[in-house]
Amino acid sequence: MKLIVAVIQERDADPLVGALLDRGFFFAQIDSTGGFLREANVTLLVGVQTALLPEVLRLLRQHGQARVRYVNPLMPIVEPAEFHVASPVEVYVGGATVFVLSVERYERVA
Ligand code: 2BA
Repeated sequence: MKLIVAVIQERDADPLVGALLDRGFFFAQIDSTGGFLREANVTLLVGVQTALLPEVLRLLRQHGQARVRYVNPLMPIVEPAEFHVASPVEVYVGGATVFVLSVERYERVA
């Protein structure tokens, strides 16, 4: 069994979650925030039998869209005589950041 930890952009979450539910996957959805951009994203924890791992990865690829974001770098401290306009920096945000962990034990305790 595997545990897939997938960080996706918030706007991709609904279609992906719908597709996972349609196919009967069990998962937990956690609202999270990207450490770099400080934007809302979503972290999914999906526990699956190893044989079904490729199907989940396929859904992540299908619904996780890569996008370019522009970020304003922090303005340096400027002397009064200087004038400095910082240009936005292009940041490429991938469709999904995926970690696959081997699960030692899985139980649903009733
Ligand atoms: P953020 O941390 O907000 O990062 C958004 C995008 O900014 C990243 O896209 C990457 O292109 C860029 N970025 C991140 N850290 C950077 C840095 N130190 N210097 C320059 N550019 C940087 P992705 O790589 O597609 O990551 C999307 C989101 O996935 C991340 O949002 C973060 O929440 C999560 N993530 C990415 N790598 C991770 C890792 N190794 N561990 C845990 N979470 C990760």
